[in-house]
Amino acid sequence: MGKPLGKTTVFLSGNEAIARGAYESGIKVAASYPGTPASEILEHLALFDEVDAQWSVNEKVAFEVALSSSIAGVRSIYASKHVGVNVAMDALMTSAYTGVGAGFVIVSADDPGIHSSQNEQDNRLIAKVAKIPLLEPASPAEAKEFIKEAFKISEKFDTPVMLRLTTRVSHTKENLIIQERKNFPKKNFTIDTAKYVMVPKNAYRKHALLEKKIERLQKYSEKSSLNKIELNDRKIGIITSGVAYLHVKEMYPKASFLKLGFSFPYPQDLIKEFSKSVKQLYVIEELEPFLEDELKRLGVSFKSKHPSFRVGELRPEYIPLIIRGEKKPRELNKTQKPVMCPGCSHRPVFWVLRELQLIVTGDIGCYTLGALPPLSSLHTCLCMGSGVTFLEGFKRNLDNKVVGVIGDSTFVHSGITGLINMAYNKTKGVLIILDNSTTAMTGSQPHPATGITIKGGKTKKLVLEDLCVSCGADTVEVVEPHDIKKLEKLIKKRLDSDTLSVIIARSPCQLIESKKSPPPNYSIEKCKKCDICLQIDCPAIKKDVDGFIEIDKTLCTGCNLCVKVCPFGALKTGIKK
Ligand SMILES: Cc1ncc(C[n+]2csc(CCOP(=O)(O)OP(=O)(O)O)c2C)c(N)n1
Repeated sequence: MGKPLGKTTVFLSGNEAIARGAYESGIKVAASYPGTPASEILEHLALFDEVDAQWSVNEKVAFEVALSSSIAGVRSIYASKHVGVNVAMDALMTSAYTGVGAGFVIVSADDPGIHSSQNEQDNRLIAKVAKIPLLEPASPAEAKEFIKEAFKISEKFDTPVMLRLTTRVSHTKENLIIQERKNFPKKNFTIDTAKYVMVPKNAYRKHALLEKKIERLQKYSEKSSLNKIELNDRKIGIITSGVAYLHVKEMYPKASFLKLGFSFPYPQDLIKEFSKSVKQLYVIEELEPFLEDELKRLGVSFKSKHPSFRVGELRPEYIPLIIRGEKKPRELNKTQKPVMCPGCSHRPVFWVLRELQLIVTGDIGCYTLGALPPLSSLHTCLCMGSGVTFLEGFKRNLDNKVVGVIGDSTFVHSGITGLINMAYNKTKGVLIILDNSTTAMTGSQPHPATGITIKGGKTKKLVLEDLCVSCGADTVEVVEPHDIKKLEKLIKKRLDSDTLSVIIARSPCQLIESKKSPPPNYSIEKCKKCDICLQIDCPAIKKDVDGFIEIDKTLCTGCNLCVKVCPFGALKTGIKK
């Protein structure tokens, strides 16, 4: 470890701690695609001059850039949210066979409780399927130290290592001591086709070697200092990992613990040893029965949690229920309805789609909120890119009028191939790219079509119009979405034509380019209380006790969508004073 910076203590989140720990570990390359709860890892790594950090086009690209950098001889890191790892999975599975060069760490930030994701998968299972070691820090301080250990394991065993965080670890803050960066000489890349060319003959051999490697890693995990037995009251013994440890410790401070920090390959002997030293054994883990299944395989008897606890975030107050073998209580629904910002450029598009009563295949981004009432105009959302591919499936099999929508960042991430597929397979249809010139949902990160890099520098700008033409679109038109009449006319025209059409609805996100105009003027005399202005779902418009409306002037951006939809002229464009 480096020389302490005079015991400098800083207050860091888990994600910042990961960035700091990776920096101190001497990494040279970091690649990612944004996604909650992981985004801040790269944003903080990009602040270090010594780190070549990049937002990649998608997670598969990020993974391969980081892995190949490690093979080229420098320590590197890949970070993403849990579902991002799915996109990188093709590369990940085989990277366990090839191994690495210099240390290579995969950070997977999982989202138990689905605060901001499309599913709740537990990526500990992915480490097991891929046969790579898994480390699970419980706190930011551990995250910073574990990542150093992850690089050591990666180099010692020639393997990618997964460091798995969860939202609570990523976003909790803690005081930490930071240290100097330790630089490592670049490793030499030597041509080694048996290691890096995964044709069947080499891969077959590598698979056998991987099985041996996992056995050696298993022995290593038995001795790892990241796994700790804390013997207190022997009546209750708890095996746990990650943030669950902190929750159980809070509720049962006197119990005995086996806290697993190096949780795969499982330290089987340690588990057996601990089980023998306590009277009643429990496993407390969030989401999947990842540790439980191993205990069952080992024939260790313990009390398992009710299956209802496989769903959702583990809360401290649930732990006594788990110990008593009870079911999870019904959770309160998320009470606050998320809503598009005032002035959001997606709102007019969904207003028009609602007016046209179309079936809309959707995708992931701020615009997914178009699914919620009263707009209710987005009807599918599976994963990134599916707004385009579902358009194709629906167009080929439904008689209804269908359009697809996808955000600009999502289109670049995984929509392009779907559009090429439509052109190639002669599928006609209308795709609307909701281009707000940023990745708004995850914190306004730049992407190739913005022409800006993660470090804020200018770069080659991807021109979506040219790209769509090259993908095979018959027509590509750019429209300002706030001009709802023009947008409606264009969508209708393209729906009636037998072509593959792309409409780029382009207007910058209010969060990156706030355009404030005066709020509209409202006439009570002209208002018929028809509530149509409320149907655009703008947070700046509320109904008062008498059924008239009120405009919150602090929220209103003066986008005038409400003026355009009011059929009685009760709302008029505000005049600049
Ligand atoms: C595989 C995967 N990677 C990342 C994410 C996180 N994420 C969801 S949508 C999105 C992009 C949003 O940007 P854009 O498509 O431009 O829409 P906007 O939010 O700006 O409206 C990201 C990064 C995810 N859900 N799945």
